[in-house]
Amino acid sequence: MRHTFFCIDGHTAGNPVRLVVGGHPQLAGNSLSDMRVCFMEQFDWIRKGLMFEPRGHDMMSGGFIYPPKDPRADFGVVFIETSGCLPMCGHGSIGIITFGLEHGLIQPKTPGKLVMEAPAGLIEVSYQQQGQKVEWVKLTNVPSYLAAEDIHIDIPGCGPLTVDVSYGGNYYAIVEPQAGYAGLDSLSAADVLRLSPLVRAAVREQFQPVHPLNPAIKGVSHVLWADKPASADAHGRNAVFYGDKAIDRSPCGTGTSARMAHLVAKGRLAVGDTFVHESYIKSRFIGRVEAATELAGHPAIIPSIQGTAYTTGFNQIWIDDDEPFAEGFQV
Ligand code: PYC
Repeated sequence: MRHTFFCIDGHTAGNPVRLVVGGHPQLAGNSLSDMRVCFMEQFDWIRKGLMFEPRGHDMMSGGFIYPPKDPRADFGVVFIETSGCLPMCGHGSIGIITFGLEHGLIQPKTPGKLVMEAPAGLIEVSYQQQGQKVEWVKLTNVPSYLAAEDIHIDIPGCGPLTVDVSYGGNYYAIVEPQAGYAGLDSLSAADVLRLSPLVRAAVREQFQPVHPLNPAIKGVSHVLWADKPASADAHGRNAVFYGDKAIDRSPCGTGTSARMAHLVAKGRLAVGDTFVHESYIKSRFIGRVEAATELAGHPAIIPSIQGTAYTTGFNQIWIDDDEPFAEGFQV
């Protein structure tokens, strides 16, 4: 049997976004969080086929737009990428919203404003559109908080490191410059890919976070190597590692949210501050600490992230059941 998927391909700040606009599976559940779980249990072959080689690559990511379950939302999203189905993805959301608006798949009730139901929660969206082109999208993300501090690990090639874990829609192990990590200029992409799985595994041995309100969100999935900015008008730079082989080309929306929550908890950023975050390839998101809040007793912040996405083409992809790499492969 042949399964056909109609996709809009593009990128947000350099990181790929594949919005699947035809070929959606029907998902059971009363929330986008339940629908994410249903997708992972029953339709993971679609994710693998569309994300891994030969149809995708190590950094491929994307998602599906669904009618929302929460009456306050305008639309819902299930994210897919090589690492699985994330509860929330910032660069993915900016791409999906941009492509959805530019192609009439998302219809705002109030121009410039939307509410998205992500598996991680409701996301307020504002955007600016000139003609067809969406010039920027700003996401007011889920409550983000510092989950653990001062986890001591020992990594071959780095030595002892002290790492914190912060949540911004996914859980991030955050490594700041210290003895053993001299900053991003000291790490090649190959170093990030080699060291990050070791850091993640060592942190996971000591700390397994579970979201205080949604137990379907759990575990340290990403490693954020933090550094000073490369440009005078930015505030920080990162390399974010996820999956088995991916370095985010964008500054990572959930990573930027987690980093802002981390910096606020450390007293190095305050409510109202702007945080321009650069990626490994020096593309940018504008972050802002919108408000202080609390999440089931944890001091938390409401972060926002703003960025721009671009379409690169339409893509009609099929997966034949009897094709040898129907579910893709990784080398
Ligand atoms: O932008 O949140 C993000 C993200 C997660 C993984 C890759 N990008």
